[in-house]
Amino acid sequence: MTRLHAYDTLLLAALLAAALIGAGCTTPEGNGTPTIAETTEPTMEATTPVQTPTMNGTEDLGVSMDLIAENSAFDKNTITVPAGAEVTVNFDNRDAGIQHNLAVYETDAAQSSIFVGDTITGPALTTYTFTAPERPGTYFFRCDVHPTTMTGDFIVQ
Ligand SMILES: [Cu+2]
Repeated sequence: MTRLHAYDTLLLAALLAAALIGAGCTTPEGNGTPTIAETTEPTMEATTPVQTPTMNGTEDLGVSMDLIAENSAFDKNTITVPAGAEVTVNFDNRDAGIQHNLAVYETDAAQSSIFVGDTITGPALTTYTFTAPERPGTYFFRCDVHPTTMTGDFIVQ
């Protein structure tokens, strides 16, 4: 009787822990009301769901920054953001009659884009919003109108 009670408490604790973590666990049977089974190894089943968390830094993390394009140059050559962040860029094109934008690519080959902002003709302001990649690393940003001179590292941490 006491052993069964101990097992009951242990399983309940494990279920609570799993629920707290928010893992989409597949409990073997009985949700919330664990029925006493004849098994003598309850901890194995109970701990397994705890080890499968479904969240990996996918938080609602927002960052915002200013980016200025002036004399056909960006005011920064590095943009650093947290992984998976919602990025807001307040873009200020100060070049009268000249088009600029901000575009982020996987690499400087600019083959696959992560975000391509609308081109605006200065002087003008716009706001770009996009989601940073989940995978940390050094990506690439540029102005598509001036792809060789207006470039920089887009760093995801
Ligand atoms: Cu440009």
